[in-house]
Amino acid sequence: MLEDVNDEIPLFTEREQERVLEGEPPGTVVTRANAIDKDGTFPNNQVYYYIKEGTEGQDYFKINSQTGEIATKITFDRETQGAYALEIEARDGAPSARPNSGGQPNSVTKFIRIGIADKNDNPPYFDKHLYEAEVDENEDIQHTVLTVTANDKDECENKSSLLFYLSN
Ligand SMILES: [Ca+2]
Ligand SMILES: [Ca+2]
Ligand SMILES: [Ca+2]
Ligand SMILES: [Ca+2]
Repeated sequence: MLEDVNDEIPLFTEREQERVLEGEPPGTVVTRANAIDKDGTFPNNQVYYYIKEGTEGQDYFKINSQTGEIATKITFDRETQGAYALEIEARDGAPSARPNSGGQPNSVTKFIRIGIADKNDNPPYFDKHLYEAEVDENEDIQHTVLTVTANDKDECENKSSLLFYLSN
């Protein structure tokens, strides 16, 4: 029987696009990275997960090296930044048998884009601070005096359905 050597590199299997809701506490689970190593025996086929040192995502996400579970380190605000690039690495558990490996395990890296999903967390604001209009007292009661518009920073489905009230 041939003895297994560590010549297979782990391969990531998961999607490249993930999402997490804004406003959730640190520690919220985003997804679970998964990589498969086709070697026949432990530890040649054991996979460990890391976030690449010195990349943007390091400050915002953490990964469980055993399970690949990716969780948040901060509370996100979609209106500040809508997506983050996270570079993750899968490494196997023994020195590589491939040429020029320098005694390091086999490893592979991959970028995941993590989108921040919207919550309705912004109040509407008027487009102008002050609206003025003159109304003739004989004006027909249905006459349009003024059109006011308002907006908010959330995405379409979370924009408030705006109701206006007149105060005097
Ligand atoms: Ca092998
Ligand atoms: Ca391997
Ligand atoms: Ca927000
Ligand atoms: Ca929002």
